[in-house]
Amino acid sequence: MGNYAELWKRLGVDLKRHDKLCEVLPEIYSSVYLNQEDRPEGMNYFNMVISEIHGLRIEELDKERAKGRKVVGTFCVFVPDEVILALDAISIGLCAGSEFWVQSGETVMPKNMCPLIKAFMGAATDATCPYYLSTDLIVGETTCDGKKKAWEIMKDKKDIYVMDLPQMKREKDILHWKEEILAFIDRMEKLTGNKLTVEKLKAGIKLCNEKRRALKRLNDLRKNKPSPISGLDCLLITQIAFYDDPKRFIENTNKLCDELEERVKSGKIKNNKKRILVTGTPMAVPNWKLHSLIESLDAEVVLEESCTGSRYFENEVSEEGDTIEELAYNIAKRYMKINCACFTPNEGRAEDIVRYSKEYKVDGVIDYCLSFCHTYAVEHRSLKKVLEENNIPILRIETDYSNEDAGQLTTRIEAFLEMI
Ligand code: BJ8
Repeated sequence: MGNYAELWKRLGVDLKRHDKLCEVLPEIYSSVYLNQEDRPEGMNYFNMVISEIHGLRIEELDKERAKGRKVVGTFCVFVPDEVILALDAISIGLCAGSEFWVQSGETVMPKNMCPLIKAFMGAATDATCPYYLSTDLIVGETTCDGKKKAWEIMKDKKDIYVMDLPQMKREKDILHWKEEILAFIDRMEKLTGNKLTVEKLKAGIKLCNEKRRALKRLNDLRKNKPSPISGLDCLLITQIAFYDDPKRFIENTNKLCDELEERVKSGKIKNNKKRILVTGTPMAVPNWKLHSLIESLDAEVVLEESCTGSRYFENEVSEEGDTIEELAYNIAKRYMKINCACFTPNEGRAEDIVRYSKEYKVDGVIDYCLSFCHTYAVEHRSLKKVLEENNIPILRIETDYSNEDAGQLTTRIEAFLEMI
């Protein structure tokens, strides 16, 4: 990574502490990623993005902000990127996947709370995340209780706007979400000083759909047996999708897909690995823990049914409509198909997993739950019942970001792989 100390200093980064953070990442990345055998050439782009995670992209954001563009930070796939892009702002999904931030997070949040929330509150508290410090607005949402209450604390540090997500999926809830999207448009117009038009919103929808299509294309390739790409690499690409420049990301993902199609045609990849679908809570960068444990054994992850997976790229927003109101309804309809455990009931998630298990020729499902995430923990029971009815083996794993339980988890995953 180049020398960005001046830029970080200007953003208010605590340089000493930031150095410590930067020491950890390359080591983890090289042991988890660069040690994989026979990686596609196209992964070089994504290696570069990660190696420059606090460099080039931060510099890009800085240059765009100097021109007057605004940067919006988000923590949930319900925040509609279409609106942010349509108003010529930049959307950044803020990372919350590092153990490094958990301790600082615990100074403002209770200890017995999901590590994802503690990590983003830690990043907000200790001035080591240049992305967080580059944002002009943070958009929160009323999903789980922990996040909902975290915004109340974060608002002392940052300009924050909270979208009120309904907890059910009736037509009146979809209409409520449409109203929330319209209110968000209003807030974004004030932030950017730009006025939204039908054409601009359609362009935002189109770009987001293109990104979804590229990710869907990539994930469809994993249906091949064996998959032409590791689960670790696919997870990384999805994580990068949240903060990279969308056009450049689409181009590089499609380029990689061209290469993977050739790989499949050549028939060169041969293995008999067990095929695992991972479902559950999202894995924010740099949380690669579960995938690296699974893929260190004789198994490959062939899909993530999560917000850092299928929930992010499935279903497009209809581009049909002549008014902002109609397009906002289309956006609301698409987003309300996301099967987050914060909804009640949330039967669509189990239905999706059963369907995916067939499509991706899955041998077993691992239900991944971050510690203290109550909604996903409770939902395991009904999910297990549906999967058992469909003869799909399932293993539940609850863990945090630390490596203390790695040995124990490996043993459990190994036993599961032997059993399926
Ligand atoms: S749409 S999954 S991104 S809320 S893991 S913080 S739920 S206690 S992240 Fe999520 Fe949006 Fe839903 Fe997806 Fe709370 Fe659970 Fe932690 Fe979670």
